[in-house]
Amino acid sequence: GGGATPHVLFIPSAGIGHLTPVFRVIAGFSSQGIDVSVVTVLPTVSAAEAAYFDGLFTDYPRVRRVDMHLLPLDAAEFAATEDPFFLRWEALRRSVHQLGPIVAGAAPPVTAIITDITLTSCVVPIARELRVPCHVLFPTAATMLALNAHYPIYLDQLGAGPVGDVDVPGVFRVPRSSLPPALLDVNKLFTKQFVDNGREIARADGVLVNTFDYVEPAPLAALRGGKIVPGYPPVYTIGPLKPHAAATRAGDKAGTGDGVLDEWLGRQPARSVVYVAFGNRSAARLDQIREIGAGLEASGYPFLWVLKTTKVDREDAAEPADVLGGAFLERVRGRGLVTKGWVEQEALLKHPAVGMFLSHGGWNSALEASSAGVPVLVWPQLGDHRVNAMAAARAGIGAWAEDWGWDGEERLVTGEEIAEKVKEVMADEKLRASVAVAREEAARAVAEGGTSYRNMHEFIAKLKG
Ligand code: BUP
Repeated sequence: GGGATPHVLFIPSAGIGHLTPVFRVIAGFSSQGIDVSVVTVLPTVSAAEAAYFDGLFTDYPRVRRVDMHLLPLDAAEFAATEDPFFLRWEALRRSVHQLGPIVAGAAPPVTAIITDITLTSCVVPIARELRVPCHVLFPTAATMLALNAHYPIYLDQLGAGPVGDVDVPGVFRVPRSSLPPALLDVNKLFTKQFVDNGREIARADGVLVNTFDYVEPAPLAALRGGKIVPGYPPVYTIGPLKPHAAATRAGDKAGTGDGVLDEWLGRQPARSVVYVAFGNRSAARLDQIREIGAGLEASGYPFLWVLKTTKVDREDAAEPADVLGGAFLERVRGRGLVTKGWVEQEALLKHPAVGMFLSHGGWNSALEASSAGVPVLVWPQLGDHRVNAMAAARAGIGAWAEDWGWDGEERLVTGEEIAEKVKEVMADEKLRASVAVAREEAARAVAEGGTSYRNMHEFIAKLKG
């Protein structure tokens, strides 16, 4: 305490959507001279995460890397869990007891811990034992945080019955069909983690959320007012978080940092391009991918499409020509750009040629679109995406394709349906206007005196004791 320089130990989890907000906070802290150490577990699940870690330590050389060894999981115990990210979270959860010696050996002494939500129930008790304040970084929407806070209570009240619609007090009813699918089964690994974390977060010293008050007033009021969990810790909304160095550099050049993309975007009329990307964890089936192609072609708009055929990017060897056919690529040549691998999305969304974003509904993506004033058509794929879609639609930053297929469903959305919906969103002036307002509000939130600005300052003041 006493105004000394804080030394913050970050414990990130796995998945680009989880690393993004954590790294952005780390970058911001390090730039302000706050001492930062990052618990790092290599190798990562995806190649994108590995590049992300490399970039962080290259761009912010003062950030300390603290390697942590991952304890292996018993394969038989987890045979029923297929998702490699859920498995990594569990392995991390079972490895974080090593924090004791890490914190004990740290110089200067660790003055605060910030953990990703997925590790909360394991990290908070350790931090308490070590007598180090512990905050949680929640990487998705406050609406989802509200569901996370309420879900353990919901299950306690439910007893042994089947999971139904979930009424989050003061927020809204989440229909059973919009819950993260794993939550329907209380025996699923994800559900156990979610419930344990949801309970333990109440004992953390605070929660940081990458959102801003304007887009999610109801869940924030409910959480802060103790309507969901009495005595819930302070919720610091600090978004939309600014991109860190690599993306900022690309942004300075008023482009994406990718010559081919920039050259192509530069040739497209203002607000004409449909940008299509489903994040780092979602991959459509091949028949669905071909319908997306047909839909984009039939929409008549130029499109920039980041193609992804496997959940884990390291395994994605498919070439656009193999997946979509040479004839398709020939027909859309010049009008459609199909790319693979990493794109600087935040910079790309800010390009004046981009007219809308067909997205999976990852919350980072939704917020980046709102900051850029680009309307989102949310096609939820898995996990929290439907809850995020509800939040985005409520906030007036996106439209939600509600009856389109998702995780585990067989439904094939046809090219005609996709073309229709894309045209509808491109022509939706009301949505464009409400997104423009959200963009102003996003800028206001992070500008001096804004809600997120003040929360960040209050939080840093707390770190400094
Ligand atoms: Br892929 C990719 N470029 O090529 P979400 C992602 N990103 O800048 P997630 C890129 O990563 P789930 C790429 O801008 C955003 O900040 C993107 O986070 C950036 O979803 C972040 O949108 C992705 O929250 O999937 O993690 O891909 O929500 O399913 O965990």
